[in-house]
Amino acid sequence: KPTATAAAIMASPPQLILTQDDLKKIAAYKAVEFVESGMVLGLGTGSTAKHAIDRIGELLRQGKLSNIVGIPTSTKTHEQALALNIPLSDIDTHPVLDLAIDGADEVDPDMNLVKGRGGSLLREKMIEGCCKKFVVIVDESKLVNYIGGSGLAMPVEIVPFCWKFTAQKLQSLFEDSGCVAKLRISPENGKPYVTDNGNFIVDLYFKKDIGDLRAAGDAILRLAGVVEHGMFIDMATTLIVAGELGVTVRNK
Ligand code: ABF
Repeated sequence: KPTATAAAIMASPPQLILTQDDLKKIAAYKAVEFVESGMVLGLGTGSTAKHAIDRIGELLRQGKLSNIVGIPTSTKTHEQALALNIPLSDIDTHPVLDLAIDGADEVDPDMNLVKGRGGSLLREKMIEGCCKKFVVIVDESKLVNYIGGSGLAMPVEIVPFCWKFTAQKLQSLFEDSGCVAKLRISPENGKPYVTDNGNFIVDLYFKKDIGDLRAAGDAILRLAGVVEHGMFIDMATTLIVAGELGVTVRNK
């Protein structure tokens, strides 16, 4: 398993084969270059964001950053940041954040995102919606031609009460796109996956492009029983993509 630092990976000869995790680390370290002392930071969730948080912790420890306040987007990130001694707060106390760094499951050509396959979409959307700058970090496998284009899930957080009813309503909403709605099951205990907020997740799989994302998002949110969906429309301000040929930074 490669253990190289992101700097070493970036300086390495092109014939070195990079793993997907190496690419995630490269994107994450690049994003941390935007972090300055004194910032209030949204701390993302997932295996890519984890590298960014580790790096922020390292820079704080080395005294290269100071006076940072982190706002974690999940209990898992909260635990990671606590272990790294990153000072933490919340959006009740800091309703405006300077910067957030987080991964994504899909990114379309307009920098719209699918998030939440890791399960933390609601807190991510609440926190990342408060940021002056939202930097999304991905390896190139996350780029899609349209939302849903990877054939993987678009997650929707719903209340547990009569979840089947809500799942069926969601599926019928996107009948024309060949939607299949599945309740997410936790691989750890075989029971419904429960979010940090005590809710369930229904994963929507589309066979075709769902078209107007805002209209789709609004229709989902109009269903009683839905808490939030995993489409982050027009929220990312900067996209960092790491691929075999290098890292690119794109601003909106
Ligand atoms: C989170 O991390 C999620 O919203 C998204 O599901 C995920 C991306 O995970 P990874 O970086 O592990 O691919 O922010």
